[in-house]
Order: sequence, then structure tokens, then C-alpha cells
Amino acid sequence: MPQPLAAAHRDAYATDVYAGLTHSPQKELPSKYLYDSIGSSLFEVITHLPEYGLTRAEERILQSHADEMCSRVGPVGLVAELGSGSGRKTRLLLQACARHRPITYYPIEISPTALAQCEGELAGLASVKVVGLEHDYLQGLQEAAAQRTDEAPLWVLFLGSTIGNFSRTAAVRFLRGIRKLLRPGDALLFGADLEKPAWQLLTAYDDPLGVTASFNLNMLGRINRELGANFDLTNFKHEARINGKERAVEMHLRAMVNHDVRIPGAGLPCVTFTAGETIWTEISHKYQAEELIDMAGHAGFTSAGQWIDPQWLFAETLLRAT
Ligand code: AVI
Repeated sequence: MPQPLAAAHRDAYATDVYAGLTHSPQKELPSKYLYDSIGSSLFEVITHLPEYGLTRAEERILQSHADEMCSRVGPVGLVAELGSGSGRKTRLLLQACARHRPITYYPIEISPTALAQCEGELAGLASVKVVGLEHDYLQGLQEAAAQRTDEAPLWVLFLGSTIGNFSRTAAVRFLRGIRKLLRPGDALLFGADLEKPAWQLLTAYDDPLGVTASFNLNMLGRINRELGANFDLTNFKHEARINGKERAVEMHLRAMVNHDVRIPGAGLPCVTFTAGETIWTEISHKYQAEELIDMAGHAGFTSAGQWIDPQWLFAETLLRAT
């Protein structure tokens, strides 16, 4: 008998926490678990911080070019977004599309809190029907694509540089996965943060207000709440570090003292931490603009335009499925 979705998610979470915290020599936790309701709210605050320029850069690009992007894609009937975010940026694109014809918008999210927030933000937009899909990205996209009723192109949005949280090979694999669910003529718009100086990245991922530190530490708070663990969050310190080889910035949680932690919900009676060791919680790759078009080419797309914000180097790339 299939398990209810919530129970299946809880089991997958426990399995991933077990695998990550027994991983040697580097303990790790998948970054997708940063986004429970507290983590999603903290991330929303991060997007307003002066040191974290990504979101505002993407907003500036969409404010200036949403109409042009829509005209290049042509009159779409369906828009599917992988990861809904707060819906702030998407509003600009949906308004531009809906000027041509009524559309159905499918935000796709595994977090019900994020989905509800996005639905609330975008409800009431003229000529836009919002249908939230609580799924992982590709499963949700498959479901959205199955709703086509005519030949109009489907437009997929993957904003916010979430692609940067995948390894470079996984990113191309993921773009290929999207392409497989599309028809020639469909479009994909994706945002990606570009390479910039180390000091700028380090303050963006370790802001002086400590919001990113809380966002990262909440990873352990969540394990306490959902898996009955006894992490003492004051035993860990947030750390942002540059990974030059990967052209990325990483987030870690550094143990400040030797201690043990119990995580009954993950079947871990004793996880030992040595002072100085870290749990790796996220990687954010930074790109060169041309590299993004190359990656997309390897996944079966051609470029239909690229817009770069000069104030905070960030690229919005429009692709067409070939
Ligand atoms: C969601 N993602 C693109 C963000 C990033 O920049 O990698 C998450 C984040 N991590 C720390 N600050 C923001």
C-alpha cells in the first residue's frame, strides 16, 4: 500500500540525515532541508539583506525585460515554476504573459508552506489561474505538462539561482531532465548568479546581522523538532567559505567543542562531533555567462536571449527546446 506523502517525506528525511551525519570524513546535510517553515521565512529575510544582491538583481532584470521575454517566447497557455519562492519576481512575468492571453500558472514546491505563501501572493492577478503542485520539480513539471490542451508553448521558470545549489554535472543532468518533459518550441527561463570577488560572496553568505547564520543553524533546529534530536545549537558556528576549485561558496556548521548528539528519529543513538569539524550544508556555484548557454546546449536547448544585471552580476537566460 502506498504511504501517505507526509510519512514518505519524513522517512526520506530521516534516511538522508542518517546518511549525511554518518558520512566520513565530511559530515553533510542536503541543502533542500534548509527550507522548513522557519528556514523559508529566514530565506525570505535574506533576500532583503543589502549584502545578498541576487534577488534584487533578478528583480531588476525582470522589471526591465519581462515584456521582451514574453514576446520572444510567444503566447503561452501554461507557465510552470520550479520552486515557487515568494512569487514576487514571478508576478512581473505572469502580468506580462497574461496581457496576451489568459494563462494557468503552476508553482511546484515540496514545501506546503512555501506553496501556500506563493498562492497567497499571486491570487487575484488578472487572467492568471494559479494551481499549486506539491511535488518535487520534475514530477510536478510532468504533471503540469500533462495539462496542455493546445499547441501553445509551455514556459518553465527556474529562478533565483537554485541551479547553483546543484553540482555542475547535476545541473546539466537536471536541465536534460526538464528538456525531456518539453516539446520543441517550449521555453525555459533560468536565473544564475555569476562569479564575483570572494569578499562580496563571503559577506553575502555570512551577513553581519546573522540571518544567514540562523538560516544555517535552523538545519539542526529542524532535526531537533522533527527527529527528536538533542542538538545544542550554541555548540555550532555558521561558516561561509570559498571553494575555488568548484567556483562556489559553501556553508558549513562548525562544532566548537567535542560532544555527542542523539537523533532517535534517524536511528542514531550517538553522533560524535570533534571540536573543529564541520557539517557541510550547502554549495552555491557561481558561473560565467557563456558557460550557462553551453550547459543548456548540452541539455537540448538553444539560447533565445540572455540579460545580465551589471550592478550585481547575475544572468537571466532564456532558452528554447529544440
Ligand atoms: C536558494 N539559493 C539559490 C540560495 C543561494 O544563494 O544559494 C540559498 C542561500 N544560501 C545562503 N543564502 C542564500
